Amino acid sequence: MSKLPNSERVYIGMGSNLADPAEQLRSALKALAQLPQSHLAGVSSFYVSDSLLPGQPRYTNAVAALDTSLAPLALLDALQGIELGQGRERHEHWGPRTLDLDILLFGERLIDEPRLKVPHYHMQARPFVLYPLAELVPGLHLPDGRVLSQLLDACPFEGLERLPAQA
Ligand code: PH2
Ligand code: MG
Ligand code: MG
Repeated sequence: MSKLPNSERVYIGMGSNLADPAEQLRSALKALAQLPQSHLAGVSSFYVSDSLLPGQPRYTNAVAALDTSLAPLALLDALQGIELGQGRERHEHWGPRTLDLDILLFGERLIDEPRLKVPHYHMQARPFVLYPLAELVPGLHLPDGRVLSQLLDACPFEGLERLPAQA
């Protein structure tokens, strides 16, 4: 049984392509583990891939599973606080970043608010999101009816490099 009453399972896409990306992800995981009303339930392997935008350093990505009773916008605020705490600066859309934390899925919710759309809008096309997510929950059904295994079939693993398990 969960220690957290009324918690929901949230999947968080993590990415970094500046300032020792793997270390950025490890720091972010420590910060996630300390969030109030939350329990860090799991993390995928780390994966390295080229940036979707040419000319940027390669990204390291992972997906974390968080059980939380925070409301979605409270969690978003907390994640943006972690990004800022790790030196995130917003200059250009899709610019290189020390840390990106995206809410991919929030329980069974469909969220369409100006600050937050869930499921995350591009996740179906991003191997660096889908493959780590599938490590955590291979048989996932999305709340909008899509099935992860079908998204994977349409999204080649090509270009992803899975790093050995973290100590
Ligand atoms: N994030 C972007 C743009 N391009 N490429 C990879 N490989 N991984 C990312 O997380 C990523 C990206 C903007 O969100
Ligand atoms: Mg992102
Ligand atoms: Mg983001």
